[in-house]
Amino acid sequence: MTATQDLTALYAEVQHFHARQMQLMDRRDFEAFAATFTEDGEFSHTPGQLARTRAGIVAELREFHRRFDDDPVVRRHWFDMLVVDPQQDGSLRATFYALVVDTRPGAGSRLGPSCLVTDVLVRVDGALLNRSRQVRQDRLLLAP
Ligand code: SDN
Repeated sequence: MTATQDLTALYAEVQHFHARQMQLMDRRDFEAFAATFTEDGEFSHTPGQLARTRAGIVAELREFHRRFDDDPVVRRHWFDMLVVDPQQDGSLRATFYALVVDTRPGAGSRLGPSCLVTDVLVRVDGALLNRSRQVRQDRLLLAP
């Protein structure tokens, strides 16, 4: 394989990894979502919040989604503009845009936060896992 074919295959692998991972999140299977992180993985989806370890990620997501207990909503996370940069240590740095779309019964869809996301991905037993994910919300990028 040429270097370009290698990078193309890697790019598709990261996209497929993200697609599987976020379908788990959007159907609120938080255990399976957390299992896409390393055991000691770190996940920040909101400023000032950081969950560590798979168990910590599950607990954080359960707590976060309590706000929807009396507010039925389908949430979908859409990713695009993915850039994959292999690092010297063998990890991958993936940066991309994310848009959250919320749909409530009988209503149109509304845009949630627009975000810039940085993932550090590692390969464990042949499969990609997040070692970390940091989500930065655009509304705060220009905040003084
Ligand atoms: O996993 C993500 C997320 C994410 O989990 C988010 C959550 O709430 C739970 C990947 C890429 C982007 C995101 C964005 C969010 C938004 C965040 C806060 C909110 O919806 O108010």
